[in-house]
Amino acid sequence: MSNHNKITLSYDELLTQYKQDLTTGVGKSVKHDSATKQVTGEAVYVDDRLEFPNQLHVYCRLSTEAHAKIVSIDTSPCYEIDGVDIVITSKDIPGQLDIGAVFPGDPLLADDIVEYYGQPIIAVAAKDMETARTAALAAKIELEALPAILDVKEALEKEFFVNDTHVQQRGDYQAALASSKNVLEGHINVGGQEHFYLETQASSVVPSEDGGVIVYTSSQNPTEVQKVVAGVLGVPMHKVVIDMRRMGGGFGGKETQANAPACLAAVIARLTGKPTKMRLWRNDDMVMTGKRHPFYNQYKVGFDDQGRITGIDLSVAGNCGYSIDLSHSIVDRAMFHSDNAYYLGDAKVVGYRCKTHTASNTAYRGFGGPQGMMTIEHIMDEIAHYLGKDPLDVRKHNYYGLADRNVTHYYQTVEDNCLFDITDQLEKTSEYKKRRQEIAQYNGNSPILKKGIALTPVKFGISFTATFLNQAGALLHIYTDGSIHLNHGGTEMGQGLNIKVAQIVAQEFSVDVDQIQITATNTDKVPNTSPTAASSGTDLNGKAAQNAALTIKARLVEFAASHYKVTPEEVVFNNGVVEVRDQLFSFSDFIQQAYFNQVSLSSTGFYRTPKIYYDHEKACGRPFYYFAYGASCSEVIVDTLTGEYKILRADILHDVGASLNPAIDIGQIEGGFIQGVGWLTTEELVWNEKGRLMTNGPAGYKIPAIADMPIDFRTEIVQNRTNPEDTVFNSKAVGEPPFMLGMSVWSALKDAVHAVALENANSGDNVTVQLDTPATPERMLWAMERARNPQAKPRSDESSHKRRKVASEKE
Ligand code: MTE
Ligand code: QUE
Ligand code: MOS
Repeated sequence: MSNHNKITLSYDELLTQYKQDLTTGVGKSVKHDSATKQVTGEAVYVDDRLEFPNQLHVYCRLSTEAHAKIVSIDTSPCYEIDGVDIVITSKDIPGQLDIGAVFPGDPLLADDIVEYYGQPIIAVAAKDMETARTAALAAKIELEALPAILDVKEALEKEFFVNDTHVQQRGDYQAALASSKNVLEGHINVGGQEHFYLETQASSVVPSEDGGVIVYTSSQNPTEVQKVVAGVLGVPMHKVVIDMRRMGGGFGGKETQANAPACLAAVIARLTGKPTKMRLWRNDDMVMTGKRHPFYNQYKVGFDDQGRITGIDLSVAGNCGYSIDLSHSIVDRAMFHSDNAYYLGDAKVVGYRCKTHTASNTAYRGFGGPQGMMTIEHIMDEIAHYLGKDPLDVRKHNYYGLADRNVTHYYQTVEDNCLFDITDQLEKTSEYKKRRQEIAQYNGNSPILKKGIALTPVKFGISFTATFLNQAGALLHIYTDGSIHLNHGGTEMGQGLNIKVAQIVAQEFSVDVDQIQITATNTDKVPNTSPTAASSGTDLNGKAAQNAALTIKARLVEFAASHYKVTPEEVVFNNGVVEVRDQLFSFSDFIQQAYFNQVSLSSTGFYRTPKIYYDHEKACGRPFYYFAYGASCSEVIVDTLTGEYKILRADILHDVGASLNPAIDIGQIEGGFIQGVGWLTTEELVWNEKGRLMTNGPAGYKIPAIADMPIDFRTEIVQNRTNPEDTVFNSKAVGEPPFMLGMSVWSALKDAVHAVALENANSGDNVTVQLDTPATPERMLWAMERARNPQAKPRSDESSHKRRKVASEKE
């Protein structure tokens, strides 16, 4: 074979044969790479992998106390059951027992004490899950109950914390409050949320040579699984390989919560030498793993007669559960977003990390941000109701805007605020003003059914606030036939990360996206990766992959320039062909030539986010590279006799910079909105007075279903926008921000309650509405009862998420 291809076709012939009109590059609505496979069932999840002979299955026996001393464990009855291979307790872990991801505090199996109802105490491995379960239940475990704290408010009062309190402060908030024309004081209880990923936690481990293991896992953080598996086995990280092809949803629930099943399976695989799998049953997953943090937030706010905030004293108290997990950063993020889109004036924001004897709460879409934002949005509604103004006017009045009102309470300047434009446009397209009038009219004529409307903004900071996490790597190979193999450190959980990164690489080489093979995330391909989280998956891994592509591209250009004696500018990758001055090659022929000329066709890529830092001591910095913005307008109808409601219409306008893939982005926006609506309306977690989670399955825990979609749903991406910062193709992150668009539904529900309250008030009264979340039909009914009769005392279980008795309770 000659060392470069002879051109036998004419330029025009080559053009028609090879040049493609590419429709799969950046900015195109390319279908999710797994979409078809997911519909046909061909997409492989951990539990779908072919099983090995001798495969073991793991089941855990869980604590039946929220806080107790372990008096004794007798595992001998487990071994009487046929098919049981091994039973382990905390004493059997070969390496480290603690699998705390960031801080210690998470024993793999309870050791001496249990700290929540549902904590794993022993693990049984058997020939199948049913056998393992039967055996686990046969063990004799004696617990001696200790006093438990289950409620965040009680923990706050007793200063029972998992970590230090953080304070952010600007100016003299006390002086500002003292001189404010108006002052309101209050609190809000914000509910938690179960992730309800379709695929429960799952890991499958195969022992390998030299004391190593291969772990197939459903995790957002393969490197961390590698670290904790190495820790429990007592081996270096290089003995552990993690393979993560896809998750059936993560939503933050697989950032740290995938660690335990992976570690248990790994320990048992190592001890038995047999392949071992652990997949949680839904009810166990719901009981064992952490959820979104419930919060108890308090405020005292000063404002002028226009509703403009002059000063605020705000505290957010997160219910972290029994251990710290990611709660340090989660409460930080609640504090960073306690301003949402508004200039707070002189402000003090305090964040408490409360310890309770419940499962350790963890990352969930928005990562504390939603719980912080809720509070200031509640304050906006309260101010408006108090002053008798339209809540939207009060909101706009407080937006970050002019130069002297453009710095957050942690001293980051809000650049590129497009919320005025977004709000203006959405106000017009949703016909907010006209509909508000129509609704007032409707409510005046409708004694039983009431409507409400609200338009709320979102400003969400993009970057990990733990600055070091803002880094990513990629690995790119081009094979001699021109096909491309792509690895990056991010994980696919349904959000479309892989297709976006593939589009970015396709764009750089100007080839079809089908020419790129996306593969599993693998710790022996790309090491030391951050979790796929903080919405930064594409920003970080997209840039890393782009850098890898640019490295190879530079080599190819250099080769062609010297080989064909042309300038580098004369080498152009163009729609599936490579133009070298007046010669034309198909991409694959060109790659062949490069190979024969000994050009390296493989490269790593790396990226770290510039400009960002946060000084925790000074509570000051630029934690976010940029902000993502959006707004939504929702209209609801409420049955005042039952508290039931329906979303009549929702309009969304959301900023994704220059969209990498509008179809994927719209999916993220609509999905995020609905997940946010679920959190704020029907998804209620209930624990009994022993700390046992009663809502541990879909029968008791109500996520939104198709019938809960807004009857009229209109989603738009802000057009003709680019990210002013140097992000990959000037796109913006989209994963989490839309979640908080759901707030307009909660605010609209309050608007309907407010209508009831106004009807029952004396003219001139300023009536405000208290509506904790989730605003279930029950809570709506209670709020409306109180609106009709302001003297009525709140019900004891109305506003808090305290334990309460449940009729269906069975121990
Ligand atoms: N979308 C789907 N379909 N499934 C998910 O699990 N997780 C969300 C969001 N969108 C999630 C999702 C969360 S919590 C985050 S942080 C981002 O996706 C993570 O992906 P990205 O950074 O690639 O956007
Ligand atoms: C947003 C996030 C995360 C975050 C900070 C954010 C996140 C996460 C961590 C984190 C922090 C410290 C660690 C660590 C992880 O911080 O998901 O391993 O040592 O895991 O603003 O989503
Ligand atoms: Mo998302 S909560 O940052 O995994």
